[in-house]
Amino acid sequence: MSHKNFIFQFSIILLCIPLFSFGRAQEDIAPNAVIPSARQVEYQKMEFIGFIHFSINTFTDREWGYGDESPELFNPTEFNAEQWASTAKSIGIKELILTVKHHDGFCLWPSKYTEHSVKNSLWKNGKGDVVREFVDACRKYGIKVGLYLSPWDRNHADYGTQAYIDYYRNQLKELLTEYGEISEIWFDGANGGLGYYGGANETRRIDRRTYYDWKTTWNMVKALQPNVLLFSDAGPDIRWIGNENGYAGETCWSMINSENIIVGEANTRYLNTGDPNGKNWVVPLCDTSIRPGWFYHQSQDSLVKTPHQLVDIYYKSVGRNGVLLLNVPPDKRGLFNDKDIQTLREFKTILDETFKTNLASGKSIQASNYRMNHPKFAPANIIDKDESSYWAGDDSVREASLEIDLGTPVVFDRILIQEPIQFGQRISEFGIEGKIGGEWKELAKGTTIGYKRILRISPVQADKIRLIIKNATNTPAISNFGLYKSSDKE
Ligand code: FUL
Repeated sequence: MSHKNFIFQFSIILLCIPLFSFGRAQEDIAPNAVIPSARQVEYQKMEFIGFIHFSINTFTDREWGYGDESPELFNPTEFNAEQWASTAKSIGIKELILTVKHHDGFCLWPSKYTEHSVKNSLWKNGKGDVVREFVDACRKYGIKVGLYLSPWDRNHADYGTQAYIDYYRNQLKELLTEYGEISEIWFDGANGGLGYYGGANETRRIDRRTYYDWKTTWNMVKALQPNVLLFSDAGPDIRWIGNENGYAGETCWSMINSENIIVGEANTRYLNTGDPNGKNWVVPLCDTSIRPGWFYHQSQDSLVKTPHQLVDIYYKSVGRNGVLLLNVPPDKRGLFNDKDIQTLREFKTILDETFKTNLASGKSIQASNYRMNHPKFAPANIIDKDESSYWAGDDSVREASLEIDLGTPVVFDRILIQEPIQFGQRISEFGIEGKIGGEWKELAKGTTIGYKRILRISPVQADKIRLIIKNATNTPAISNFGLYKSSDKE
């Protein structure tokens, strides 16, 4: 190449750089290899959903029915699914999951595949359908519908054989074709053991790895309703958090390797913390009950969790990148009990008051770096009112700091951070520092953030605050940052 030619070509390249940079800067950050589906993001954003354990056990005062209970025992005196849905709506619950069949095999809808259902109960002379009324009430109040169809069935004579799997799949088909849109199916992991089994009264063990052939069932379900999300120990869309206390790990990745997980035999620690190298995005779901049991027992009326206990669970679930699934069991009337409603209302009031005002909102903010110095990635995006805007570092960045000048000393005790998870989960270590009386002090530190991380600290008064990202598996990004003063008095 001649000298002149070289200079000419070099000048063209130089001229193109700003154009190229400008064009690239408009683009979002490159997503991780593992990202959530749009439905999973939508699910995560619900944050708080409700569980309803209601069945024959409500009337026999048990947690696990044996399978030989007479259907006649099911007889709620004031059943009203609208009370469930309206209560749920008033406390911010976006989806309700109902136990349409628990381990005892009794069906809350008149399934054409069994006599062990509401059609042989005294309730509404056998003409009632709890699932229908539940679905209608949810639709009326704009609440999504989830169904829990227990894979273990202590009533069914064929449990343990292929005929039962066919029965189970037929029931799923019935539920997914006759009740409109179903948002979630809950496949729990309790499996096999002593039961009635059509009168055999014996112990039946199944091979958890092979018996249910889950992949075939899940494919069938998705073919019937492509938008439904499936929960189990292994996902594929939503995973169990590994305990029934509603606690996600302090480190909680949304990814796991679900391929090798056996439903009912999972490593609960692994499910609790997730896996930064996991190949599957599986939303962590934290289930727990407002009472010691999952079903209603009058003897537990004095043991309903306090609003403060529920708030604590909220921080350990939603505040650690999980979705909270809180069980509220209707009593023998078929209604939520007043005690439960009262504690739920107070729980909601505490959260509403705590998160009413973001004390960092609209303050002046600077970052050690932001992607291509483009306003689309500017630090102010994390304290604006736009949920979709975000700050991101340059592609090569793995450590960064974002500093907010609060103007005057501000008292707060809750710190909220969010990553834009549509690009994947990236941050693996961070710290929070506050400038108190002219000195920077560490206020909190953590590992993962994910969709939402909320840190609780003792109240401090600071005039500056900084979020220090110490490590990330990809270019870090933050969509939202908040400082709050809690209204939780305990
Ligand atoms: C478990 C069941 O054995 C409990 O009874 C309850 O339904 C809980 C949510 O799931 O696997």
